[in-house]
Amino acid sequence: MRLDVVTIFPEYLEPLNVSLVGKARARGQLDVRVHDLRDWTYDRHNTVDDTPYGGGPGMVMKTEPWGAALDDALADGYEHGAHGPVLVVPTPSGRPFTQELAVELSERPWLVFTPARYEGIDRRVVDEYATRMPVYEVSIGDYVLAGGEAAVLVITEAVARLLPGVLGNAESHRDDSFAPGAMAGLLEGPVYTKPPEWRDRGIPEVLLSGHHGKIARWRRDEALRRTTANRPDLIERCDPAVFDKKDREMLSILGWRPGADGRFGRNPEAVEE
Ligand code: 6GU
Repeated sequence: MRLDVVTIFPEYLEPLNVSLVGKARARGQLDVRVHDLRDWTYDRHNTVDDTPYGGGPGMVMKTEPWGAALDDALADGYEHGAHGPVLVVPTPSGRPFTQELAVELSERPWLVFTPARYEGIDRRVVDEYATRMPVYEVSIGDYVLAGGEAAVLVITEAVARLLPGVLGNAESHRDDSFAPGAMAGLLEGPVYTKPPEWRDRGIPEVLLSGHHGKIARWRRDEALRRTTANRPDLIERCDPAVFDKKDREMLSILGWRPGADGRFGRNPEAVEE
């Protein structure tokens, strides 16, 4: 996979040299090119922003540097044999970044990121490249960052770990919270490793039992408990067909009741543990 990032803070992308993404680059599984947008400015002050038409606070990133930088990054990619680019525009006004979108992006051979500062990029830039390639405007959550660079790091890490051969074993994806499959739509519960006792704290006995059925059941109960505490919306949204008899017992203990449509809702009187 090829990744291009155009930014006015190339040093902000240094973490792409570290850990999983850094190793994937070293192995040649990821070809990451970070470009300094100011290399495509031609005035004395390397201006990348200007005041907004219509007035209002802040500054808007100008069309010309973005157009020139993206044209060159795209031409360079094609010259190096890349194909099928998609433009990923980080913005708090974008669609939510989800595991599903991470999977979709991981299936593309070439991602071009345009993290912006100030109040964003002149709309004509996105409109222009949308005529040549798919564009994903993406938000990483309901809060406002000072710029899109941190979002590029987030999206890149979520996508890179899905690439074939990047994570140690394919099994590692199976139980991911938000991965389709057995734990679909539930958060993962707690995990433990050696030593078996630490500061007077043991580990749940069932994990030492060697009884795989009981361990799977315990993990499922803990997932239901944690999801209830941290993301009750996920249980409300869940297709109730994914809950077996034992799940339903646990959900009942946690204060959930099936509604007329079969979906679960919470009794507000319910106790947490
Ligand atoms: Cl992608 N960019 C900025 N600036 N703020 C955000 C965001 C992106 N996602 C959530 N907040």
